[in-house]
Formats: sequence, structure tokens, C-alpha cells
Amino acid sequence: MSGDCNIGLIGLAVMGQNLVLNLLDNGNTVAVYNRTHSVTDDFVKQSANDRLVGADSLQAFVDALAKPRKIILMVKAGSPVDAVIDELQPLLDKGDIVIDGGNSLFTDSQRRSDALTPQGIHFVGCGISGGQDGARFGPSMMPGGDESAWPALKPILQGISAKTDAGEPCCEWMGDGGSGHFVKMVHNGIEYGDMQMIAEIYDLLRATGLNNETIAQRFDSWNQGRLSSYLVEITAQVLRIKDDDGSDWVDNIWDKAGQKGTGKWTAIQALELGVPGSITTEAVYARALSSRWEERQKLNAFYQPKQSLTNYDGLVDDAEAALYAAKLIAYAQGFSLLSEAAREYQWKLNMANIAQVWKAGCIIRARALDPIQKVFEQSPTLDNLMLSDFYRTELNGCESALRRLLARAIEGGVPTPALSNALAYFDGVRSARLPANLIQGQRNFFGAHEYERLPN
Ligand code: NBP
Repeated sequence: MSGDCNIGLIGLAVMGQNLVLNLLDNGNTVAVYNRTHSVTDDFVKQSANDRLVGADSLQAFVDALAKPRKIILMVKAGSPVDAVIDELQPLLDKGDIVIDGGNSLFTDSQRRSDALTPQGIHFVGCGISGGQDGARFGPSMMPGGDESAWPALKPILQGISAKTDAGEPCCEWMGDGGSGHFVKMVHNGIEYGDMQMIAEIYDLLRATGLNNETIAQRFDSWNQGRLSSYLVEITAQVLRIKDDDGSDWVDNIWDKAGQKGTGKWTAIQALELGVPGSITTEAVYARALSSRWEERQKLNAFYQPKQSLTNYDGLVDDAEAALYAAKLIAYAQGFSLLSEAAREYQWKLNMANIAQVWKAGCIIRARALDPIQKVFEQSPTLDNLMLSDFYRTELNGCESALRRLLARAIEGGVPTPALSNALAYFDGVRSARLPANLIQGQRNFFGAHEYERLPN
């Protein structure tokens, strides 16, 4: 049997429901199914849209779809995705398309793609960013997998995705296999670094005695310039939220950061591929360290008090320049991980397209991605963004601010793991000579490991 719905979606939690509303706004006729049927019933009733068809069984759901069927899965990442695919597969026909829009591990997407392709079912792993508002009004989308599915999906997915100021869709084909979810994973890794660096700047500014409102004003004004980005914008908003008793909400939040795993996956991939991903990795460690609250309290009482941070004229301006420099370096690390992954997994990743897709709708959207897109349009195979004229100009202009700020932070005992790593990476990657000669000498001395002599 085949129905009239041009797209179907399984999994009506917060992301699924908002994506369906977005699909409906953009003229699609949508079939929906959720494991707990009452969720489907309530959603269909509330939406009151005659282009929305609720199904109380997977068979009814599949029957409501026009062939070839296009089915988006928005269920919890991990085993629920496999459970749904296992149930769905016997009901599908050759040529049908299954799109996993959750935050799946890219190797799982690769495995699912490999399993479904021989059955004639096209599998697409599509990273989606932007949270529930993005899903509702235009997310950033990173589809990858079986490219023969793309022509049928392109108008639907680009229709609901965010658009850049120039009207470009924030949804482009990424590449084969698990590449879509890999790109989304790196997006999240950059997000971890970005959030940690913003938090470190906030920590430094409050250590100088600035209150939340004054810090919010700084972030507001930075958001008008080169640091313009979603995360800088919402930082100012978060700093201004009041609790019922009038106190600042942010001051009442327990300083233990949670994580769902995509930052850790990025760090693990950077280690696996031998690409420095130190900013993301430090951001993951920083969240872990923050969560060891009792240990921190004990150690705080155990050691002598920290030095206080000494202010200096221009510290706030330095903070802006330092954050900008570190943010650029974090993007450079992220794109260099993508380059290495493309080599290792033989994906044809288009870096300019990736920058474009991240320019709106997603959590790391930022003005800086515009020049980065241009760099890659001019030099599509550039291995490291730091080799571009844009980076050279910007980093030459901001480097000393980052050093001055970090020197004070280190003297004052304000922890800056991500900002410090940005500088360490910058200093390391542009060093013609590193002390690795000594490491090779030591390795050879105790273990007769091989070493190479310097080329003449
Ligand atoms: P959740 O990740 O909380 O998943 C809940 C959905 O999965 C419900 O529809 C639930 O059905 C369904 N489900 C589960 Br749990 N186990 C199932 C199973 N064995 N069989 C069938 N269905 C099952 O939802 P979400 O927060 O909307 O996120 C969906 C995906 O999007 C996730 O992969 C998430 O990581 C990703 N994502 C989320 C965000 C965000 O901001 N939340 C942003 C970007 C990406 P039930 O109603 O019957 O329990």
C-alpha cells in the first residue's frame, strides 16, 4: 500500500515534534509514529493540521507514505535507533530512504548504512543542530551516507533548514557513510571548546571584580563585532536572568557541567587520527573536573589560597581579542580534524560547504565562519586554516592580547585550560623546531626505538 505523505517521522519527543511542525510549515504532508501511542495522539490533536497523519502502528505509518518512502528517525541515539530500524526494515521496499536525524555515533551510521545498502534501502545519517528552536524554525543539517538518496531529499531538507544571510541553505550533502554524523560530532566538539572558552573569559572578568550585568554588557558589545555568535549572544542573556528572589540566576546554578558524549567522541577521534584536538579535549576534561565538586571543596581547603588576579588597563579589551583568537584556533583544530578524517575514511568533504552549513541554525553559528567559508572556497584542500592570510592577519593582531591575559590568569590562579591550549597549539604548530628530538633521543636510549636524522 502507499499513501499520500511525502515524508514520515518516527520519534515525537522535543526534536521530532518541532521538526514535524517545520516540515508542515514548508508544505510537506507528514506521517508520524511514536512508540508510546498517546504521544502521537496528543500531538496530532494539538497540531490540528490536515497534512499531518498520525499512525498507531509501524505498518499504518509505512502505508501512509508515498513511494519511495522517506522516513526520518528522531529517537534517542544508540540502541533505540537499531531497535526501530529492525522493526521497520521488513516493512520497507527497495528504494525507500531511512534518515537518522539523531546524534548517532558516526561508526554506528556507517554500520547501519552497510547493513541496509544490500537490502536496497538507502540510509542517510543526518546530523541536526540547533536544539528545539532550530528544529522548529530552521536547523543546520549535515546529511551523509547513500548519495543516491540526496536528489529526493534535497528539496525537503533544504526547505526546512536554516538559511544564511545570503540565502544559502544550511544543509548540504556531506559525503559517504558516517560522514554526516562525523561532521555533526566535530560541530559539537567545537561547541564544547567555544562554551568552555567563553566560561573562562567570564571567570577572568568576574575575578577582576566585574558583576554579571557589566560582564553581560561586554558580551553584548562583543556580539556586535567580530565575535558575533549565538553562544556570545546567549551568554549575555544568561548572565541577566533573575531568580524569583531577585538574585542572579547564574550565581545560583551549581557549577557542575554535564555532558552527553559528543565532545568525548570528538576528543577520542582526534586521538585516534593523531590530530591535535586539545581545545575540545580540555573542554571535556574541564566539565569532568567541574563535576568532581566534593573533591574540589576538599582541595580548596587543603591548599593555601590562590593569588588574586591583578587587573590592568585594557584587560577587558584583551579578553575580547583573546577570545576571538582562541575561537579561530578552535575552528582551525576542528577543520584540521575533518581534513584528516576525510583522508582516513576517504570522504570527499567540502570544507566550504561545511562552513556554510554552520553559519546559521546551529549552536556554533558565528560571523567568523563567513571568512572561513571564503578561505576554503579559494583553497579547497587547505590542510590547516592557520595557513590562510585571513588567519595570519587576525592571529598576528590578537596573539599578544591572549598572552597578556593568560599570563595574568596563570599568576592569579584562574584556570584557563581551553584558552591556554589554544595558545599552546598556536605556538606548537608554528614551531619549526620542537623538543621532540630529545624525546626521540630518550626513546632510543632506553628502548632502541628507531629515530631519523634531520634532513640536510
Ligand atoms: P530523546 O533523545 O529524548 O528520545 C526520545 C524519543 O525516542 C521518544 O520519541 C521515545 O519514544 C523514542 N524511543 C526511545 Br527513548 N527508545 C525507543 C525505542 N526502543 N523504540 C522506539 N522509540 C524509542 O529525544 P530528543 O531530545 O527529541 O532527541 C532526538 C534525537 O535528536 C537524539 O538523538 C538527540 O541526541 C538528537 N538531538 C537532540 C537535540 C536536543 O536539543 N534535544 C539537539 C540535536 C540533536 P517514547 O515516547 O515511546 O519514549
